[in-house]
This record gives sequence, C-alpha cells and structure tokens, in this order.
Amino acid sequence: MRYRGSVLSNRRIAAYLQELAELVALEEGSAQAFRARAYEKAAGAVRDHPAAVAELPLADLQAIPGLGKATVTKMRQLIDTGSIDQLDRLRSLFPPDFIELTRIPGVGPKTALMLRDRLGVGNVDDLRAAIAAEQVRELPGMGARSEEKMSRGIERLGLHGKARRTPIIQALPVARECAAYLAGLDEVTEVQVCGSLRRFSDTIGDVDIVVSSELPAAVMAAVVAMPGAAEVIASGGTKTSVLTDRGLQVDVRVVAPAQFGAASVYFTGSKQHNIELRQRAMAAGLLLNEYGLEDVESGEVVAAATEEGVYQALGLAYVPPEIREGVGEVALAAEDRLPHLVGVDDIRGDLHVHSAWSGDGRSPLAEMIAAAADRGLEYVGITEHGEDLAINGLSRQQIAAERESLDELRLLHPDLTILHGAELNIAADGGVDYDDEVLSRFEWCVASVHSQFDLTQAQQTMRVIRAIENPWIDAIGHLTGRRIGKRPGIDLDFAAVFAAAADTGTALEINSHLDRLDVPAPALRQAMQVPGLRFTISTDSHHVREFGNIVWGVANARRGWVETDRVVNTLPKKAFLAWLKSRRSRS
Ligand code: DGT
Ligand code: CA
Ligand code: CA
Ligand code: ZN
Repeated sequence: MRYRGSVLSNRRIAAYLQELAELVALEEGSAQAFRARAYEKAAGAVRDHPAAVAELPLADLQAIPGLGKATVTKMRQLIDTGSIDQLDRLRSLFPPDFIELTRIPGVGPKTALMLRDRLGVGNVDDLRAAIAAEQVRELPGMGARSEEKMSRGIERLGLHGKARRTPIIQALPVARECAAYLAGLDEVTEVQVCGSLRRFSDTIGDVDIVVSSELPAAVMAAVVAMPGAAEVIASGGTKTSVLTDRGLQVDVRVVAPAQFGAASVYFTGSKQHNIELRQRAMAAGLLLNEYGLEDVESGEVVAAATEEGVYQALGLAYVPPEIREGVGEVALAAEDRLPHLVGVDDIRGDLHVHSAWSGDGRSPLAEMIAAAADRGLEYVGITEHGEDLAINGLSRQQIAAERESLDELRLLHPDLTILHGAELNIAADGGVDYDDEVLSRFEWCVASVHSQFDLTQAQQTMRVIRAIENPWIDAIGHLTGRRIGKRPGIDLDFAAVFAAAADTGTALEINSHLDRLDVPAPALRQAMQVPGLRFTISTDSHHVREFGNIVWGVANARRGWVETDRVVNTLPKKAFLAWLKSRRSRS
C-alpha cells in the first residue's frame, strides 16, 4: 500500500535520506561517519535515478548502485508507511532549533550535546543567555575565547531574534511557488516578486509579492487559502501576510492593473532608493507613491502602469532591480551613465565544472561536456578537485586518465573548447596540491579555500595572496568560502587581495551556487573600484542540472555592479584564449 495513495518523488525520498544522514552524523559522532556517508550517497543515487524509485520492486531497488541493504529497508518503510521509525526518533531527539546550534562556528555536534546536557541549552537564544552568564567557559575544553567566538558566529550568521533572515536559497523557491500559484488564479492579471528578493539580496527578511487584479477581495481570499500558508498574520482589503510552515513571512499586495508598475517600483525598494526617487519627483512637482506618479497641481497621473514608464517620467534611465539600493545609482540614471551590467546572454564559457571523476561529482564527464555543448557554450574548464581534498580529490593517475578520455570527447564536440584543469586547494600557508610537473600540464587552474576557515585576517589574506601570486593559478574560486546563513566567510583584507589579483592578472571567480554567491556583492562593488581586476562567473557544477545556475551568479555580479568587459568568460573563444595565453606567459 502506498502512503496516501500518492507516489513519493525521488527528490522527496532523497530529502528524507539526506536528513537521515545529517541526524545520524549528529547521533553517532565521527566514529560512525561512514553510516552518514552511506545515507548521503544513497540520497544522491535516488535523486539522480532516471525512474521513480518508489515504483520499483525490491530487487530493482537493491540493484541501484549506491543503495545498501539497510538503506533499501528504510526506503521501503518510507514508501509503504510515509515515515521512517529511525528518522522519527532522531527528529524528536534533535529538533530543528537544536540543530541550528551546530551551524555556529566552534559548536560541533559534540559541543552542542554537551551544552544541552550540562546547561540545558536547546536553541540559539539559550546559548546567548548562557554566554552572557559566562556559563559556557566553565565547561570542559571551553574558555572565555570560545564564548567570544560563539557570540561572534551568532552575530555573523544573523541567527538571533528579530534580525533572523532567511538565506536566498530557501526564500527563492517559496517565492516562486507563491508567484506561480497567484499567476494561476483567474482574477490575477500580473505577478511580480519584489522586495529584497528581487534585488537579489543574499538573505531575505520577508517575501514581497505584488499582483494586479480588478477583483482584490477574491485575490486576498485566495492568498489566505494558499497551499503552504501555515498561518495568516494579517489580511486586509489589499494586503495579506502569511507565514509558511518554515516560518518565512510572505506579503501579498493587490493593485489595479493600471497601477502595477508604480506598485512594483515602490515595493521593490530599497527604502533608500525609494527616498531618492520621491525626492526627484518632488523637485519636479510630482508625487510618487505605490499608486502612481502624479502631477501635484493638476492631479493628473503621469505614469503608473509600467516600471519603465515611471522611471522615464522621472527623467531616469531604467534602473535594474539588482542595483536599486540608493547608493548612487539614481544620480547615474539621471545622467544616463548607469554601469553596463553583465547579462546572462553575455556568458560564453563555464570555467569551474566538476564531473563524476571528483568524489562529489554526480554526472559522468561525457554528460557534463555534452550538457555544456548543448547550452551553446564556446569553452568549458573541467576542474576536478585536487588531491589534497579528502575523498573527493584526484590522484595523478586519475588526472592522466581523465586527460586521455578528453581526446575522444573533443572529437564528439568539435565546437566546444575543453580546457583540462583543476580546482586546487589553498592550504593554510597558501600552497596548493601536486608539484610543478603536474601543475604545468593543466590548461586552466582554479584554486579555492576548502579548509581552515578560522585563521586570522592576516593569515587568510596571506594564504590567498600567495595563491594569487602562484603562476599556475588562473582564478580564485569562491573567494570567502561562505555558505549563506551556515558558515561565515573567511576574514580577508579585500583591498589587499584585490590589488594582488589586479597586479598578477589572476581572475576572481563569482561562484553561482545560491548557497554561496561568492564573491559577495558588497565586496564586488569594492573590487570594481580596482582598475584591471578581472572576474569569471562560473557554476561550479557537479551535475548536468547545475549549469543553469549561471543566472544566479550573473544576478549576484549585477548586484555588485560588475560590467561585462570585466568578466573574462564573456569574451569570444579566440579572445578568451588569447587572454589566457597572455596571463600564462606573464609568469
Ligand atoms: P527585507 O524584507 O528585510 O529583506 O527587505 P525589503 O527591502 O524587502 O523590505 P520590506 O519587506 O520591509 O519592504 C518591501 C519594500 O517596500 C521595500 O523594498 C521598500 C518598500 N517600502 C517603501 N516604503 C515602505 C513603507 O513605508 N513600509 C513598507 N512596509 N515598505 C515600504
Ligand atoms: Ca521583504
Ligand atoms: Ca515585506
Ligand atoms: Zn570548491
């Protein structure tokens, strides 16, 4: 019998297995980490399996590579009953509030358990109180410095009180689902996601959606009944706020179709951008609000239906949403001197791509390359992990074998230039994997920090600059190593790093993964002040599906005011290869 008569998708089953892996790791500690890894691996296998695994007979399930016997038993239970006993037990042992503790730097699973057993700490707020009372320093292995490190981590992650913000990777799918639901309503004419999410901020306070309709009451009723709305905070004639089951607030506002543009401008913000628009309006004898732009004296509406119309009537070039932050863009728009922001269509190559040769790669090399070719890319850098990365890295023998297999793939895809490269690991002292002999044979090297996130700013800056100065390294991958909302980035002297990168012609990667968006946008704005500094925008794909993430990297670059001519993978193939050659012969 099947749970509620519906078939569980592979994605759902994989999510259960992933959660199981995380909780098992918490319970068992590092000694049993292999069990957690087994579930993690199984999750990947299920996610990537072409057929719906919930419909497979037991024997076929067991035949899927990556699925052990114990895992298959758990999956059967899930498919038949809708839950897994072990998972239920672990969930009650480790509620989400408790797990959140383990994201704080300096609080591993062991420490979190000790905090709970000895001090009754069950969530981040409890921990803050315990730190304030100087109780944590009394525990074995802890001290005043551990307390300091934990409270800094709590601040930097934004894990406290009202300032709690949702990482964009969680907010975006919620917003998309809500927007799709609203767009499907008969009464709704147009839908626009606004607020910080449209500006592509990396964390989101709440989701703002503007819809246009002639029948606001019907729309508001539909919002209250929206699937995924766990609680209604407030519902009025034109605005309804709901909370999703994960605690994210969604504000939906309805306006008449004739006012849709003005409302979209107003609720996209930012507050400071809006203030500057209103000041400009006032100076011209106009009044700007969420209903439109009108002439103060005559009361006549000058613009309201479209955003373009509103900006135009204010004498401004259209300001792309990603840079509506009130940091100088309005003045530039008035002079028609807005930056020429990089666009998705400008991207011609992807320079950070893994395949199943890497331990964490999920699609075979041939499929990754075919996918790159299908996307119409002119060049691709295959960058498997260097050998210093435990489990995932490649030995010299594997590198040689991969290089050989590329010959055939190049024949299959004559229009795609395939660079055989690597993603090297920047060690604490700034050194990288392999020796010069191996390094000299790579055609493209990215180098990234994957360890030692807690060094001092001086140490981190030194290690990254040493990598930048390494003649074999063409680009620095995900510069800060942050995972938004989970791990703060390494502490860097950006000015020093940017100067070194400009000097050596080493590019800085803008990593597209929604969890990373690294280099962060504020640092990009700073980097754009440094003449000669170049960027790559790459996906860091581990699966064929991830090439599409390029849109997020580009959006983040736009938010950082990055212009097309600064991004080397917007160059046509010939020009790109010439750039690469010139920077490689410089060393
Ligand atoms: P968030 O939600 O903290 O990530 O940031 P935003 O920018 O989405 O801010 P939010 O949700 O408070 O407001 C949405 C937009 O509405 C904001 O970008 C600017 C605009 N706005 C302008 N004036 C006002 C106002 O007086 N009240 C509110 N609620 N919003 C305003
Ligand atoms: Ca918002
Ligand atoms: Ca809001
Ligand atoms: Zn990496």
